[in-house]
Amino acid sequence: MIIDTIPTSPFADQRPGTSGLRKRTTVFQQPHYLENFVQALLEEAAIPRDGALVVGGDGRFLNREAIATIVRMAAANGITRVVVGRGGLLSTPAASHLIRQGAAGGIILSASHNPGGADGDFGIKYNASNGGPAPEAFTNAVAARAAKLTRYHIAQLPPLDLDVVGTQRLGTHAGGIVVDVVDPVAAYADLMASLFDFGAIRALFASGFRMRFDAMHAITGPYAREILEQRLGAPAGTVINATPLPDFGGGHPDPNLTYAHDLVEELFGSAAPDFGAASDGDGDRNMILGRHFFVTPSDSLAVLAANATRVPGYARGLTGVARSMPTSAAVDVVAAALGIPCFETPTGWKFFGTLLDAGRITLCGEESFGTGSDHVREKDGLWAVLFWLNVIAARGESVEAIVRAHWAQFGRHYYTRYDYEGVASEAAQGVMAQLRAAAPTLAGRALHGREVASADDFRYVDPVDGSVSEHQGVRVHFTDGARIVYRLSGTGTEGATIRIYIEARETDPARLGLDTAAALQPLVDIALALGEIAARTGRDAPTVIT
Ligand code: VG1
Ligand code: CO
Repeated sequence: MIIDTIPTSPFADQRPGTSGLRKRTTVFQQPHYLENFVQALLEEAAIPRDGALVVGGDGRFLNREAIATIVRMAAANGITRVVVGRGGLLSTPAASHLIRQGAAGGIILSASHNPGGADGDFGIKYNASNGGPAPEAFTNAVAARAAKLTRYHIAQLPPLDLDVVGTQRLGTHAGGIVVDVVDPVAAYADLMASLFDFGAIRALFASGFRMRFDAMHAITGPYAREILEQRLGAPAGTVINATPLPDFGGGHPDPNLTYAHDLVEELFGSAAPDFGAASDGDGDRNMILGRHFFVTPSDSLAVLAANATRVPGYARGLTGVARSMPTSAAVDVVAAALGIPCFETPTGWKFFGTLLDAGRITLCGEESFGTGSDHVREKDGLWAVLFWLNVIAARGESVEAIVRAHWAQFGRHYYTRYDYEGVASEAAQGVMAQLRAAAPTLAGRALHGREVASADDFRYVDPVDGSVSEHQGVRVHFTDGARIVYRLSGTGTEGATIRIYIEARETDPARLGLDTAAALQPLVDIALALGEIAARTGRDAPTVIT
């Protein structure tokens, strides 16, 4: 095997954000850009010679080319075995599962919910042997290496056939690399069958229950077809937009009320099915809809926690739960009722890893349409959909009835998120700096008649390994249980995105059925005024409301 050592000039901008390194596709197409990052990553990961590396992506533009490069670089850096999904495809949760089946780590190619294509975004992320996103200490070290690197190693190998399942040996036996091209769906589908009552869900579909799943032209199409239509007997056509396309059909593969509008229209229309769901670019997000009913992701986590023992994989109960800081406290109320611990972590799935590994939590989730459990170390879109189907089958009730009963029992957390995308970086930094400075002065003050109980810039100390993460968002708690949170996105590629998260708790039975926007308007007014949003950004409305 011939290994070329290529000189590279270091890149100072290869610092991963909330979930991996995400840049415009054109940035990744610069000469040596991808290679520079991969070299830094492989050096930092230090995969042992007998350890396998899992590689796969969500199928977006550049996926195949990047995989070919990564395999050649893996070989040059002493890795002897790579496991790749057929066609270069692996959803993020399926990649996590494959890694956990015995690999040393994995590289996932995705910019998740960001649009793809030549004018879209591309991304790359490393997951460790536990199957979870590498922690901040690792990604910081990779960024530091990438900023100093002067050369990378790449092997000359015969071409890899990504479309045939089986084992290929590339290069001479002694110095070459073994590539296992695997069915991207099978092991994942088996894992789902081991957790959920497929018999009960099959009976539900057989009874005429109607569902629509929108794969948004992204990675979950093949998974949803196999699991919902093949294994569970849902009628053909239940899954729509099921073929992963390099540009996601020109869409924005983010399952929310704005970007999954076709599905939303169908579920709120006159011939609406019983259940609707969607997932994102890389398959780790989920949106849950009932007939004429939207389930907030924060409520979804709470409902799943409250109903977990109805599902075979969780029948023994939960050891604990966790939510990201901006996620509503709906799950906290359930945890208190169950007598189990509830942890509050910074935004991003990597912060759940230590708690899951230590067995201190079973379920966790984020307000950003992410829900998951200890079955893998990523959030998992289809898993959440199957969990809901299992709960619906077990309870014999509609989505709306289940959620309304939940509110009646635990109270309701009205919740909304305002996103201001593409704001000038200095303006966004200014918003946060002003809030950070104001936070220590807010406790005890009345804002529009609501009293502030406490305000701070969230600092997280990991309860398992003691690592500290500062500046994770400004939170303002009110004495009536309401809360406003401000933070900047760490996944965007153009300018800055300000996110404002707003929630209010309601336990009065007469006030559980209000319109969310109306219920939260007074808090929205406080949030915009306190953040000086209009004055500092020039925006009179957010770009996305969820
Ligand atoms: C967003 C979400 C966060 C999520 C992250 C990755 O991050 O808010 O909850 O973990 O995306 O999701 P940010 O920094 O933009 O707020 V995914 O599906 O894009 O991997
Ligand atoms: Co995603």
